[in-house]
Amino acid sequence: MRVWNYIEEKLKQNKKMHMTLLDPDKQPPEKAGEMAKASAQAGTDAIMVGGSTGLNQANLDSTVQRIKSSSELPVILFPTAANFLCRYADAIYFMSMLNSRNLKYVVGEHKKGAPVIKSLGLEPISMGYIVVEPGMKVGEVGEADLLSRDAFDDAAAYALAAQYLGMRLVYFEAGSGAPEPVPVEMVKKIKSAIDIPLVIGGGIRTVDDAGAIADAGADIVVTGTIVEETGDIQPTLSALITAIKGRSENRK
Ligand code: 1GP
Repeated sequence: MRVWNYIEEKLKQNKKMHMTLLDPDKQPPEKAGEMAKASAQAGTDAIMVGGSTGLNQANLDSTVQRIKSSSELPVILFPTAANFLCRYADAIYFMSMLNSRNLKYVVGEHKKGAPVIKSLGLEPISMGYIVVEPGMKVGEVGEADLLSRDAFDDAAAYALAAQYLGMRLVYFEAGSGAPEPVPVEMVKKIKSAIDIPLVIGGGIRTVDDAGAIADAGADIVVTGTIVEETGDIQPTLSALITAIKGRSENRK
């Protein structure tokens, strides 16, 4: 449980975390390595590798290898299905999309992937995953029964269900590239209902949004698009991460 211990230790120290999502489909492996390096310099805590479309195993393998050789950070797979596996990663979010209409995204792909994960020696980190409106590509591909942006009680109930199912983390996702992140009021409501760490991602691009989401109770904030879009990763991401982690400094 190396990666889980790393996450747990950081959170135990009353720190918030930031994770950077890289999609292997969006750039060549060399570029992904450079992006990971700049993200590490900006203070991100882990690199997540995932995407909602297409899988090219050779490209996934090279991307993860490049990221591993460019930084010391843990690499965690953020899979769409059982075939999104890579022996070079450190861990995998073993995630169930709790609000999918299709059972395969709740548990079916998991049954397919579990023995392979074991044989590859990947560290599984169980996670409940809930897609909030607008959901973007992942909501579509995952056949999500999207959570309304004002359904705060349902959000809290999903999170508590994830905790009671024994999941280590719960992740609320507005979708990569969403015009707006998960509402701050929803984050507050979820946080007050659970004891497991809360992960929030999708549509977080500004320092203000990142800070507000962290302030509202997210323990781990995930961003992806901002690293793809900015011309200068290090300063852009650094400002965002300072806003997230500054919140934990203030809480001490
Ligand atoms: C997607 O939440 C992540 O799973 C990242 O979203 O690309 O919008 O930052 P963005």
